[in-house]
Amino acid sequence: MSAVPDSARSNQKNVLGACPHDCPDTCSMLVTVEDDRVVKVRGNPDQPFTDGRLCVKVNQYEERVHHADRVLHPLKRTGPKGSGQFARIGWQEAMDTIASRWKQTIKENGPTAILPYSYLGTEGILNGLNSGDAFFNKVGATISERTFCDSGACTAYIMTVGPSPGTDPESFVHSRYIILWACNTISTNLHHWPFLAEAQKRGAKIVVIDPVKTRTARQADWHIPIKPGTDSALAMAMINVITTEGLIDKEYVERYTVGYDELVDRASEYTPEKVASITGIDAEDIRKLAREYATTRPSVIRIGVAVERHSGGGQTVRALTCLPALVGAWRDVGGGILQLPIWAFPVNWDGLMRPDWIKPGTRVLNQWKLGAALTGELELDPPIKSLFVYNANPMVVAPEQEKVIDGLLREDLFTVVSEQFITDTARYADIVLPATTQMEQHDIMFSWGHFYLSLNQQAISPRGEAVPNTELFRRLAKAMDIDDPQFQRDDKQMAIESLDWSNPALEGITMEQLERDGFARLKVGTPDTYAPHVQGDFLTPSGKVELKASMVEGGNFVLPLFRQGSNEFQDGSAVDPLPNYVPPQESTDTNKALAAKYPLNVLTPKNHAFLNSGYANIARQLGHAGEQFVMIHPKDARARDIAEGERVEVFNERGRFEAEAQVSDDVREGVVVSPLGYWPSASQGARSVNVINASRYADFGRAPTFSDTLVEVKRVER
Ligand SMILES: Nc1nc2c(c(=O)[nH]1)N[C@H]1C(S)=C(S)[C@@H](COP(=O)(O)OP(=O)(O)OC[C@H]3O[C@@H](n4cnc5c(=O)[nH]c(N)nc54)[C@H](O)[C@@H]3O)O[C@H]1N2
Ligand SMILES: Nc1nc2c(c(=O)[nH]1)N[C@H]1C(S)=C(S)[C@@H](COP(=O)(O)OP(=O)(O)OC[C@H]3O[C@@H](n4cnc5c(=O)[nH]c(N)nc54)[C@H](O)[C@@H]3O)O[C@H]1N2
Ligand code: SF4
Ligand SMILES: [Mo]
Repeated sequence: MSAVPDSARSNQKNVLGACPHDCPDTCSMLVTVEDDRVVKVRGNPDQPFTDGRLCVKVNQYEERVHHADRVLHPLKRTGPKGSGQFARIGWQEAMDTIASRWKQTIKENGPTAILPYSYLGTEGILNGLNSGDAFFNKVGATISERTFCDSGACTAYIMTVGPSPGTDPESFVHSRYIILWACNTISTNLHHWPFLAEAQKRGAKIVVIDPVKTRTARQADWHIPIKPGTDSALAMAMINVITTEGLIDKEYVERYTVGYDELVDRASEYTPEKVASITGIDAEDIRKLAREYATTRPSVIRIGVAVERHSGGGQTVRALTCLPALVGAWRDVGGGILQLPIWAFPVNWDGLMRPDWIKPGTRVLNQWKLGAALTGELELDPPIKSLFVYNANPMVVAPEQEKVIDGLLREDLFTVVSEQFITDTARYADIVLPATTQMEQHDIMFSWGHFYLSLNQQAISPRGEAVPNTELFRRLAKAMDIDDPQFQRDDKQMAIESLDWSNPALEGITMEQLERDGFARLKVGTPDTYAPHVQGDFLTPSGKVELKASMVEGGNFVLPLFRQGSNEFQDGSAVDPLPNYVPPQESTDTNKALAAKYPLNVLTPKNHAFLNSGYANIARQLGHAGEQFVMIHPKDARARDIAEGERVEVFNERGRFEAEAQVSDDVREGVVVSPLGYWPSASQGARSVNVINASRYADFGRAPTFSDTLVEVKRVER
């Protein structure tokens, strides 16, 4: 650490930034720059949610920015696919190569033979999820359906209460009963924790519902170790207790809900005794949870994204979103449910994505099916001949890793990857394009964890020849002879055009103010006053909480944010308009045949020190995370003669990965846990957790089913 204060060094300056990561906290950053190098990053003390702190992932972001392994120039493959052997080329050669291959592919197979693949490597509105959509729509490429994260929960939540921003995360200080449902706040939403801790200090009870005693569960007043994938049964039993014991807020229910009688009828099937055997939670505890929740005010539920990751994830969120209305929790500041405050941000998505450019009937492919699509298991006409990856690392985050590897090895597949590092996906590329980090680009950020809009100002020049995604698609448009004003705007102009400034949420907020402060709170009331549904005002077709949903008449749907091009896409498959329990496909209770071979339910949640697969290549965070482990209950370990620290393999019919056994009763018996993020290339056995996961969808919104997977664990014999 330098002993000289910042102000004393004339060649230092501070720039206001915002963390780019796919994390609900979207921290406001102070970036110290010296001689066009980032020397330090800090959390902005003025932004109330960030409150001057970052996290173990980002505290030394300068190490990521200036890392020796950064991709600084375009590269072309010189060795066999996957070998990671590349040679430097110029941007001109890279663009010419891509354009000539694509023009040939379009001539021979049509434009849908090109598959774009992106997720949230950066979350900025300009450079994030949708930054390539306009370009690929113009080309006519296959549309990527991106339902990796929260699509099922969003479908369920919007069916029930509409796109409501929900409870203000900062107003949790006023809550007296807080349920964190499948949410590991201290690892995945760290900056929310001080608000919960403050509430706890003021007397609130914090309940954590999670099969694992996580960092968060340890701080809770009550940890309920539920069996994975059974959450909707528990929620239905809570509804059963609340309605049969007269604990409802009758006036609120009468005025602001529809379908109450039908819900009561449905919930009558879920007695605490019956649900005890489904969930592994005592009937008396179920009653206690329901009674405490219903009779303590304000009460609030915070759902993690993980709540959707099993066959019945959608119906789970349906049941949970019904609860606050039944007990009148929406009446209070600090009461209700928190899903994604993202709905409060008036982003001009269509202006960014240009769905108007999609030709009717253009093929849609879910990213979930990448392995099956590339290997030909899915019979596609035309087949995928070219894959363009940006903001994503499917080799680590997509299921069916064996198929993804086989697909990427295809000699006839022309793969381009835009990246900051040679990830395990980039290793298989024919062309790698260098991408900037947040310090080298300009962007404007929404948040899915609070109500602050942030501006990230460029702090240093791009390293080497790296470009932001915005510039990448400008260059690609030029190479593909696309001449449209869409691709002639600079980033500052794009930032202005990315929001609907006439929306009341932006009242009084200007770009000048954002440049000065780095952030602005949306005009949605204060954390001490915000209670959006005191008088109903739900954004559903009926204007009420739809206990019985009307939006599913056309079947299951995916929101335009996850599948562009149609206003809510409905696939016609039947959806039960009342919440219910959809059993897991892979569990010891519901699939005895499979469980005879693979008796352990594996969870692959987020790593405390990584951001999805990000930072798993950086020494500091890797040191913090340690080796890939699998946590196993002492009884399960004993039955397999596995001791603490032993090398084991975790396997099922889809594949195997290796891990170090961590024997602990922090996990339920019958459940094992191996966090996501490790790269196969750096793993013993050259595979990582997604080798065992299936590409099966959950009930709503084509959500993933990571928590709905059976495996066996055994010692590796060497
Ligand atoms: N440190 C860190 N933070 C992150 C990320 C990261 O990779 N690392 N990723 C970001 C992203 S993209 C997201 S989507 C969020 C996710 O945020 P979370 O949803 O909080 O993250 P997870 O760790 O995947 O899951 C939370 C908890 O759900 C539990 N769980 C799994 N299955 C079930 C189940 O069936 N029922 C119940 N009740 N619990 C279950 C897991 O044991 C885990 O402790 O985190 C974001 N923040
Ligand atoms: N088993 C299991 N699988 C999961 C999950 C799980 O919990 N368990 N979680 C799922 C969820 S919720 C999510 S959100 C997905 C995450 O899926 P991804 O978003 O694909 O995950 P990341 O590992 O963050 O990969 C993003 C990549 O983008 C790169 N990148 C960063 N910034 C930029 C940029 O500006 N430009 C370009 N071109 N590239 C950039 C990063 O270096 C990184 O390699 O994973 C899903 N997969
Ligand atoms: S990863 Fe999340 S917690 Fe860490 S600095 Fe970024 S926004 Fe904040
Ligand atoms: Mo996510």
